[in-house]
Amino acid sequence: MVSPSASLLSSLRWLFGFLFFSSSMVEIPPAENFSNPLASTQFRTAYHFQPTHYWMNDPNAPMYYDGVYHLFYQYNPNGATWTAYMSWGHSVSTDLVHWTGLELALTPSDPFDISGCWSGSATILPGNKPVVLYTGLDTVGRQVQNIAYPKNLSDPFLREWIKPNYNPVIEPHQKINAALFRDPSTAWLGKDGSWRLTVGTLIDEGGLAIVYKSKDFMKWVPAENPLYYTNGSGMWECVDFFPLKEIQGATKYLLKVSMYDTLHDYYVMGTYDEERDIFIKDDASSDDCRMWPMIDYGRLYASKTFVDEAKQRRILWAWSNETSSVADNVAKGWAGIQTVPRVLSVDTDGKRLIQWPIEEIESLRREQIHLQDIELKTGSQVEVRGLKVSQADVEVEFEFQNLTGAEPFDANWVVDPPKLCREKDAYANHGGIGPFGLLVLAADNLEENTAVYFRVFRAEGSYKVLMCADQRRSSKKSELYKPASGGFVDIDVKKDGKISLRTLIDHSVVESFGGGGRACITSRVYPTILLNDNTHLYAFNYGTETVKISELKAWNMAPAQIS
Ligand code: DQQ
Repeated sequence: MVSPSASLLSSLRWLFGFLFFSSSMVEIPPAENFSNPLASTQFRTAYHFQPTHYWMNDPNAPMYYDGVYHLFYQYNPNGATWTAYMSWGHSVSTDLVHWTGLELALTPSDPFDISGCWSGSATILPGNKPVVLYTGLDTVGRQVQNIAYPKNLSDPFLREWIKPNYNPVIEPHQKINAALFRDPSTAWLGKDGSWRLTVGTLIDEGGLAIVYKSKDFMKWVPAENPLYYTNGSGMWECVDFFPLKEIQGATKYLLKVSMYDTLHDYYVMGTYDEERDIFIKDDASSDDCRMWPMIDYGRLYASKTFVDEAKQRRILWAWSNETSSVADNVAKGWAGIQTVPRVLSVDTDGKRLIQWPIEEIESLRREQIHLQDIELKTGSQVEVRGLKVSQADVEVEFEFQNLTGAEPFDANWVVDPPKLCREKDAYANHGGIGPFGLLVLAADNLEENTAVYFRVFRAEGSYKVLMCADQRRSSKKSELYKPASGGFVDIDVKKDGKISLRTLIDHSVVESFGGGGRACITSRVYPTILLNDNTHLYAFNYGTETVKISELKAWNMAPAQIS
């Protein structure tokens, strides 16, 4: 990363101070003002980004500009619930870990966004000029696409944004349902000199991404073909489309769609036909986007990526919604966090997406635990002691001697991994190889715990690795959404002889990366024991075959400074 200049850092420090004293800023109610101050603070994340109070959802227009990272986000400045009348919150950072909150960047103000400023993306135009495109809800509730520019490019924090009066720049045409037309992507420049972007919508129950083209970034016309379309999938939100890697002279692209019907983000890789402006998915992937792998099999939605020019990497931000009730959210005075920014890469064969927490997050690692060569015989449970386990980063590698004890795999199981997690859980249903993994945020008697675990099955000519995060016992409180989440980890377990798991625990979030980031599961949990800070972390193996922890490293995490 280009190291931020001293003047920039001192400006950020100044800004931290300013935030506490300025009366022109949004007032920050102290936690005691919320009707459940204990829940407000105990479940608050220490190093996952969240605003000081109230409701946040999608990440918007993340970008790196002149030494500063910007994160905008869907924000309700009036309460801890979602409203159509959204604004854009704005925070800046020089390291993606510590954040300073600024004034709202966009608020409903003009006929083209008077009913809400919804999600959008940033593009850096030639001459190093940032611009954002976002969805506005206009006077009659139509979803239209608008542009906004920074008022003053010499302000390192780009605090003020101007909405030109030629907005909206894209309006829904006749075939489009004006209530389902949103979330413009970052634009890309074609070889023909025209800009392109894509907007998600729904036609005849099928989700699609429509491409728009422009020579001047003001007048946009729809391309002849959609970038991609899937029958019967429901509305596509927050479509992201970008080149990921050069493989044997060809560019591998990734298409990501947030599916409104399931509230999960799905991706597929393939190539881009620039002449026809269409995406061609790789042959091996299903035609049906509901069968594509998920960015995360847990509580993650509306993800968005940006290119970090400082470190030449692509980073993904994503919203992790609460699983508590609206009443609980109102009582604790806030709702919604961002997952830790993840660096995206692709396996050497170009088939799997790999996600890994940004290395900067490791700067928060403090006291370390290091364990090696621990045999987990059947039914064993080993406590990892000496950590503050509600705010930790845990990396563990599980190794097996052989795979002969693996249970047979039924091919029908591929369609519903969460069901498999429920049926072959970490509690009553002990198998051959697995369940083994971690019990996090666990009470003394295990009455409360979140199980993050694997099971290995023997399939036709290969092995299938199931990864689950079971939240059904995460809290004794009943009025919570407590699913078992799961997906398959695409690794060659026979060749590797081991599986890795990294879990970021941060009060009410458990964010896990299986197989080096080939499958991810984020859970939102609210254990009642957390309120007494009496939590434990265990490694366990309830399979019949012995599993060895070849190495376990875990760190207490310092809190990030997020104002
Ligand atoms: N959230 C925004 C929309 C987007 C949805 C509104 C996805 O622009 O489609 O808050 O969570």
